[in-house]
Amino acid sequence: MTDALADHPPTEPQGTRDVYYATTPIFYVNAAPHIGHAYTTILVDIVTRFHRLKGDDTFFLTGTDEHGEKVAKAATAAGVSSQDYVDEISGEFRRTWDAMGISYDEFIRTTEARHQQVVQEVLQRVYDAGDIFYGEYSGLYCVGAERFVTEKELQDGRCPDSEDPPEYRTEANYFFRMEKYRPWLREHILRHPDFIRPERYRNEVLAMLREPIGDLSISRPRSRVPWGIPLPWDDEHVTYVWFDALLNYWSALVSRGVEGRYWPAVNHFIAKDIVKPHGVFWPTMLKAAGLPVYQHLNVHGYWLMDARKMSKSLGNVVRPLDLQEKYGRDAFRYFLLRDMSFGLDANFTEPAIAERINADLANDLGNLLNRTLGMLGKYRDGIVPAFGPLEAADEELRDAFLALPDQMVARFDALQFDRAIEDVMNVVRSANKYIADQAPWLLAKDPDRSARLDTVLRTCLEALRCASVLFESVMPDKCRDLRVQLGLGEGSVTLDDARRWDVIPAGTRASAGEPLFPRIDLEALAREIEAPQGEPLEHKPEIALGDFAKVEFRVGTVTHAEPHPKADKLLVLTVSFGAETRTVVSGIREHYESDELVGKRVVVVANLKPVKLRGVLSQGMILAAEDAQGRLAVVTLDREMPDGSEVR
Ligand code: ME8
Repeated sequence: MTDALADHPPTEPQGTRDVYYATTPIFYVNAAPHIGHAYTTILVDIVTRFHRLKGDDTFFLTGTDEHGEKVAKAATAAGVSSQDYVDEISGEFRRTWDAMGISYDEFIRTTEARHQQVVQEVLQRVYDAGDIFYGEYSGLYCVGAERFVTEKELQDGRCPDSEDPPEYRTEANYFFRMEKYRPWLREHILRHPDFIRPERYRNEVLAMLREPIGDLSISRPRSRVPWGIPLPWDDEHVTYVWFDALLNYWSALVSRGVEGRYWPAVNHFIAKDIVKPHGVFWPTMLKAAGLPVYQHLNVHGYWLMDARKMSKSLGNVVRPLDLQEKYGRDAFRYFLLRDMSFGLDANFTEPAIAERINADLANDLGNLLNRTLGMLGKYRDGIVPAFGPLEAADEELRDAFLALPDQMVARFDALQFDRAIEDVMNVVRSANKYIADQAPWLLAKDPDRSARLDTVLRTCLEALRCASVLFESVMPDKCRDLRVQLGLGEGSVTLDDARRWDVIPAGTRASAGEPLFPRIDLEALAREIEAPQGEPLEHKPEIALGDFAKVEFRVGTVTHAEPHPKADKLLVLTVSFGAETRTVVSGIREHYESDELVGKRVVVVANLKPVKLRGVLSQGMILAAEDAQGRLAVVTLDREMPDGSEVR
């Protein structure tokens, strides 16, 4: 048995190339992949492709988490052996990612011998160092999240991560001295502001570290949970599933002999459900094992369906392959990246996908391509002309495109993926405007302006070529098809290709092919989704006009919003009415993030008697609509009105 920890190779020289190692969580194999899993996996695919395009030395890891009580229970429920069960579902994850063109470098399974060996080596090392002891523990355990939860963490008696009720347990286990590393971890996070990003999750972890975190129970008696990796010094116990699972990020590299090359330049991508294991357990485990801690933990929000997290336990899942088939792989990737602001929750609906595709891809990008190739065919028989002399408008568009690669790198570094896309789309829109301004159809009528027409057509062709390079990581197939239509062939590209203008050789034959992004018929989609019939409205008793006139509604702007310190469902808002500012406590925390509300113009019941809500005085109430599923939407105005205006 090789001791991978002792002899991992030194960093191989990579010249000037930056190293970029990115990971998805390894997913539990207790159910089939859904959009939530697909999002993280597609995101990491896009990000690693982008870094590859940029010339970085990249490594992309994904895989499946196959041990633990949750998986064992699912196998029992399915009436098959644990091994058969995990083989089947892990295969389904892998087949799904393959069918979606996910360019992972390694797919790790925690039931593989290569992983188990590394887990045992790390355990032994931490045990030998005296950081593991035997003891008894009682507490609340959540099988859904596979961890002990504290009373304080509970929300309405349920686990904050899985929303399941935990059970009380007493057990003799081995413990990892996690508390010992708390001061070090706190210090590390304070010193490295970008260790956990975005900031809200960094703050969440710092808040956890303000009080003792306790020691971590890292084993389960084999008699109760036989499905796990035996502890190397006591095979009556198996390894706790999180201690096993987190090590995949390291074991996958070790088993390929590339840990010296890629560790610790790692970017972990996860959703906010597993911040504690990644933000607290994992760095302290690494520290105890004598390994450098990872570079970044990047945490995204949830995709919601009808305002609830999409999850297998809630049964509201959408299968990614169905959507890929319906909307196309690349358009679906584009939607996922564009419609979620990294760190915040986003709503998932099919009309939203269709509208996004129509607006951005069919209209903006698709039109630029169709119009350009249409005119090239009509006025130049499809042959790419050389540039004539450049005018200010041509240079302006060129410079806007050539600034995009650096802007995009900065946006990706800042995890602002939606903005990166929007930056490119804005310049694509300027290209459409450029066509309207230059009116090539008029130039074509004037034989003296032939060189000018050449320049305008050529500018549009270069614009499309640059757009195809900039979107390469998001929509690899469509961007390749686009370049084929431009006559450039299927060869690979690098980000530097978007730093050059005047690339397509004059004389190249370009010709329109199938439309890259066909429009989606929104009405047909609406009919297909079928509007819910709904219950008849339940009306309240009638009131006289005078009763209604007693209520004073005012327009105000939310200038600040923060979670209520003592109540999970409440937000404390500061609302400005121009001459007056008030505090309004509102029960919308499950529906809105604080920053989403800041700047919103809302309608407030302004003459409501002030009340104290869990210790905070609330001077008014904001209006929101609620539907039968309990989704909320805050009432806003459809045009500018000064703060303080009365609503009648
Ligand atoms: O937690 N929106 O696995 P898991 C966005 N095995 N992302 C979502 C999502 C949603 N509604 N639902 C799931 C585990 N995800 C452990 C991880 S890692 C060492 C072990 C994504 O199958 C998101 O990435 O429950 C989330 O963190 C992950 O799936 C949880 O997957």
